[in-house]
Amino acid sequence: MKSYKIFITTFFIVITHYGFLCPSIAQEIGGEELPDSGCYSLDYDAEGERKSVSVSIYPAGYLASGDNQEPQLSNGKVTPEYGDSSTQFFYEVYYQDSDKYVPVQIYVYVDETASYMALESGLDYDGVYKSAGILLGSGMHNYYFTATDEEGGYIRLPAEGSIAGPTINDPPQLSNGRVDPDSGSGSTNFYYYVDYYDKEGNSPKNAYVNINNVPYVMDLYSGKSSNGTYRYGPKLLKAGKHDFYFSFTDEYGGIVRMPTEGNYRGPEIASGAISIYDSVGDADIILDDSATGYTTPFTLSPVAIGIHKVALLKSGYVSFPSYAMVKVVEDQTVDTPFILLPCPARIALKNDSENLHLLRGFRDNLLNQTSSGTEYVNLYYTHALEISLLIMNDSALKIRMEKILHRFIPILDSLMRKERSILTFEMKEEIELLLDALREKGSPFLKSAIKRIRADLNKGEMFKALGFEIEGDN
Ligand SMILES: [Ca+2]
Ligand SMILES: [Ca+2]
Repeated sequence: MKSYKIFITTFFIVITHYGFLCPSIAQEIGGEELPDSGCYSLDYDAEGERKSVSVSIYPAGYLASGDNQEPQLSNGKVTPEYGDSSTQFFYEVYYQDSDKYVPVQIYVYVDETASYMALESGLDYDGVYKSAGILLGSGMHNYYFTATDEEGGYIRLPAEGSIAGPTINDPPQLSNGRVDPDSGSGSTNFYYYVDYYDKEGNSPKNAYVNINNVPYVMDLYSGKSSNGTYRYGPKLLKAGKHDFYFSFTDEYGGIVRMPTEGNYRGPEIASGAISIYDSVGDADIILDDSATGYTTPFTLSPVAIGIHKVALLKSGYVSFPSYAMVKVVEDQTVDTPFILLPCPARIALKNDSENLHLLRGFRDNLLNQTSSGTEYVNLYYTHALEISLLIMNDSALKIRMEKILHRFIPILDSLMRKERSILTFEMKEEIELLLDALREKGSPFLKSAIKRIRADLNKGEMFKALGFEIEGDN
C-alpha cells in the first residue's frame, strides 16, 4: 500500500502541519487508495455542515523533516482598489523563505476561493508573486494569502481573518429618457420619464431630471426601484426653448448621466410677444395676475401662445381698460395700449403730493387695517376709472370733490394723530351731496355701489369704526 502525506491548505485544518488528518477527512478519503499526487478540492462533513478544502497530496518521502522555518508573506495587496464587474483585479504578495525553499503552493483566496499566483519579480524564494487577472461580482469582497514551502512550512496572511476589498459596483444604466408630450403650450402638463436599471439591484440614492439646469427629484413610477421607470411631473414650462438631462447615482456612488454629455433639446413651446405701453409710462406690468418685474413701455417675450391677461399698476393712477385679454399667436407681437388716468383723488387734489401722501397713509394705515375698510378701498378702486372720467368731464363735480377733500383731509390728519376728529353735520351732508351727484351720472354699476355707501353712511357705523366722532351723536 502506498503511503502519502496530505497537506490541507485551508486554515481551519492546520492540524495537517503536524502530519495527520482530522478523523472526518480520513473517513471521507478512506484508508486504502489515495489519489495520485496533486491538488484536489475535498468536500467533507463537519458537524452536518458541508465544507470544502483544498488538499495537496505528495508521495511519501518527498518531504524531508528538519528545522524548516515557515516562509514569510508580506505586502499583500490588490490592484486596482475599486472597479466594476469588467475590471480585472490583480493580487500580489511578497514571499520570502529563509531556507530558500520555493513555494509549492502560493494562493490568494478571494472570498474563500483559491487562485494560483506566479512569480512576478525577484527570486522564486524571495520575490513578488502575482495572480492572473480576476473578475469579481458585485458587492464587497475580501482576500487572504497562503503559502507552503517545499518542506511543508506554512504561512497565512493575515494570520486570521481576511483583508477587505475591493468593492465592486457598476453604475446604474439609464435608457429611454424622454419628455411627454414633446411640444405644447404654457398650460401643458409635461412629464419626464427615464428607465433605470442597476445590475447590483441598487436603488437610486439620487434621481434627478435637470430641466434648464435645475434639478427636480424623480419618483418611481412603475417597476422596481432598482429596475423601473422614474417620472417627474406635471411640469408647466414657459414659452420658448427648453432642455433637460437625467442624472442618477446608486447607493454606492455609481453615477450615470443621460445623455453622457450635453442636453436633450425640448420641448419647445410656441411663443409670441406682447408690446405694452400707456399714456404715462413707468407702470408695473402684471401678466396673468403675476408681477413681471417690468415697467411700461416694454415688450414681453417670449409669451406662450394663447390668451393672457395684462394689467398695469401705477400708484395714483387707474388704467383704461382696467385689464386686457390678449391673444398671443406664434411669432407675432401684439400691441397692447393702455390709457392711465389719474385717480379721482389725484384729479381733485391737482397732483398735490403732500395731501395725496396723507390720503395714502389713511388708506394703508387705517382703512386697510379693518375688513370693512378694505372693502371700501376695493370699492373705490373698482369704480375709480368711472369716477375719474366723470369728474374730468364735469367741472362742478370736480370742484365739489375738491372742496370735500380739502375739508376732510385735516380731519383725517388729526384722526391719524389719534386726536379728536369730529365729523360735522355739514360735512356729512356734503359727502352725501357728492355721492348723490355721482350716482345721478354714474353707470348702474356705480349707482348700486353708491346706494350701499349711502346706507352705511346713514348708520354712521363706518365712521365710528374708524374712530370719528359724529356731531350730535353721543
Ligand atoms: Ca522554509
Ligand atoms: Ca450599482
